[in-house]
Amino acid sequence: MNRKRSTALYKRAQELIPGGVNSPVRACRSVGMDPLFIDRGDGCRLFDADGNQYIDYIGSWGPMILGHRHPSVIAAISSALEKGTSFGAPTELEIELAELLVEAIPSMDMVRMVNSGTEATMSAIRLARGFTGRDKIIKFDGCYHGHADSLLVEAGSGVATLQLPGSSGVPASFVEHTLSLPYNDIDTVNKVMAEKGDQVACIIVEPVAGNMGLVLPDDRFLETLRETSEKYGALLIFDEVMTGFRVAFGGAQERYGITPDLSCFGKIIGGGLPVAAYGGRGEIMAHIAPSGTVYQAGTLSGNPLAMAAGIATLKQLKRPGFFESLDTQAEKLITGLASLAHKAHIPVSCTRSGAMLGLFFIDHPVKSFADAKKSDLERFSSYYQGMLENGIYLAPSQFEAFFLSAAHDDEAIQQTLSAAERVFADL
Ligand code: HOZ
Repeated sequence: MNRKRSTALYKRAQELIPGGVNSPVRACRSVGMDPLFIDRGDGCRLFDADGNQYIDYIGSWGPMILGHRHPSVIAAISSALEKGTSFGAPTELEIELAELLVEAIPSMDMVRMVNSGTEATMSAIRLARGFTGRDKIIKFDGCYHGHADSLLVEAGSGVATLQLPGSSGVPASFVEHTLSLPYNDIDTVNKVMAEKGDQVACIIVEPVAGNMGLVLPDDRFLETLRETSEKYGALLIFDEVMTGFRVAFGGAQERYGITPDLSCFGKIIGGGLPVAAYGGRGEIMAHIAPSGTVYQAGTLSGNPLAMAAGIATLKQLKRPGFFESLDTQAEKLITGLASLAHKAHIPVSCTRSGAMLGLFFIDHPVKSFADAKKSDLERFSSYYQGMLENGIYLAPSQFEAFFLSAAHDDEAIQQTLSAAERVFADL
């Protein structure tokens, strides 16, 4: 495949942008590749700067659940654009998106819009601390909640990909209140809560972990978090930046039937533009300024173009049968991949929650970050490179999930499985 133009652009970018990218995983270092520069997207396909075509399973890391350039999203953005790009003042569009969110997520009486998942989780934690008057927070190894200082402890996503325990530049005192526990380990959660529960402001969790590859919650895990947080007066925060409007319309809380106190959303709710949000029970949300004393603000929060894209996207997701047909396609893909790997005698562990998927090169189920780290990373790199060569664009790390959109039709799935068959044969 000719990648001359991508190579030249990468060279130019490296002179100006650290590592040549604006988010570390995109540099593709862990799979020994250089990044592709993307020119355009259409449906489930991406076209790079050299004109090569790929079936896209990153979907901008989750937001593009309708595929690229969905006509209703383009129309909504265009019509908002006619009126101006940003006012820094309230608009009716903000209310409309808030109504859609509150209607979809029963645990959420009120919601505040921000611009990124990092802002949403950071603000939700500040709110939990302000509401409870406590300092400690519990998170889980391999979960990634954005790059706020106190959350870069045993974090997944790019931190895991770069094999870093955390980030330099974070003073020890900033993380002294962060307790990171093994995902799915109910006994440890109960033990730590029994010892320190009265000092814990919140437990924050990815209800389906998507930043150490895709790791599903064990049957009792989320229930235990709900019970123990209630018992000790801590808040339970679901980071649904990835799972929200992805694993079900009402997110993981709908799919797994657990009601958190606060939830964070992002990605899909902006339809490909930068939007995130946090929300929850009214009595808690009332503590946010200007109603209350927990401060949080943003110049571009509630941006009209982003609101319009989010509204258009959520309206499409409400169409009858949307999630059922997405589920069917995702199941075809993951069972197909698992059976092809099996046929080629390659041990894999495949995971799926709705249209969010994972494939680990390992011979046993992955329940935690410690398990995920035992995957064969060299084999993943070869798989990644082979799939790319065959026109399949995957997340360039074993510690990321991959995503399906409504635009992934049977032809795209079949093309992907044929590519996988060829690649597995060579691994
Ligand atoms: N951290 C996100 C993936 N889990 C975003 C990565 C990116 O946009 O490069």
